[in-house]
Amino acid sequence: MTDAAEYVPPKVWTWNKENGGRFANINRPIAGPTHDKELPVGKHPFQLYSLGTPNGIKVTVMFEELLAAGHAGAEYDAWMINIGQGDQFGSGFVAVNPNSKIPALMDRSGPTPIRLFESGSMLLHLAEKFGAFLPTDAVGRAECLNWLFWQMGSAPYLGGGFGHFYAYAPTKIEYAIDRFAMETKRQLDVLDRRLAEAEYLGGDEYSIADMAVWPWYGALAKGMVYGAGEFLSVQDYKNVIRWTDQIAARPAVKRGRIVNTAKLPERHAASDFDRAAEDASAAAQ
Ligand SMILES: N[C@@H](CCC(=O)N[C@@H](CS)C(=O)NCC(=O)O)C(=O)O
Repeated sequence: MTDAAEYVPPKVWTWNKENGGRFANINRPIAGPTHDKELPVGKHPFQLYSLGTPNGIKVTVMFEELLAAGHAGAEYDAWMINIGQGDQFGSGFVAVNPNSKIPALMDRSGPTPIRLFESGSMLLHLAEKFGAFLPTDAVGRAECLNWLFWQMGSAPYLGGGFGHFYAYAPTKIEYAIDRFAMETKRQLDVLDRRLAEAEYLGGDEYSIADMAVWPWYGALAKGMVYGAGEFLSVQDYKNVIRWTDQIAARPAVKRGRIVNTAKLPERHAASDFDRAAEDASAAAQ
């Protein structure tokens, strides 16, 4: 590979499949399916095709919260999409999400199936459908949506920017790490100041804004992503840590965060969590 300092961009960019980056095998400059593959469909009204990454967890936490709040119509089947093996480029998946990224969701509860892509779109769809986790007064609703969309715009700087250059890029580029570490710390400070004045991001109530932000910035504040806790001095963001711990203690969050992970690759019924817990205790003995 050319030294970053010596790199002179050619007149026309061409696709170098061997760029050495961690995700070189799945990154492509073109959209659309690479192979034919139908998606499985289970018995529940919602069919989720996802993986237990921060973006996936947002939606499984929402489903578990809805079910815990008594919305029986929120029953869902969660199928695992292995993005490392290119499942997101199968024809069935691309038909649900033309952007080929998890999570992807089908709402089959009505006469016409509705496809949903982008986790923020799913959270809003579910919140409106069930009348839950989205304040109904104009001020509260606006503040909740402010933070929901803040996450959608901000997290790519954390994941695609900081995380990529700090943890995954084949060479450590000081300029890139500096730029994105600065932005990531600024974002943590934005959250810290908000959480100094309010219990939750939207205000007094736990909402879809917290569900969207927590899997990324909560994990970051606990030093659980990119091994970057010490580098970013995350212990300084005391209000983010208070909020992170508060949300992590919610039973629905504990369930939602293990869906589509090695602990529970697929979820089709509430009893699946008992089985996952039994498996974990058997493995520990
Ligand atoms: N803005 C999207 C981001 C989704 C996303 O980046 N998903 C990643 C996993 S966390 C993915 O599927 N990557 C596979 C790929 O890029 O090919 C959302 O919130 O739904």
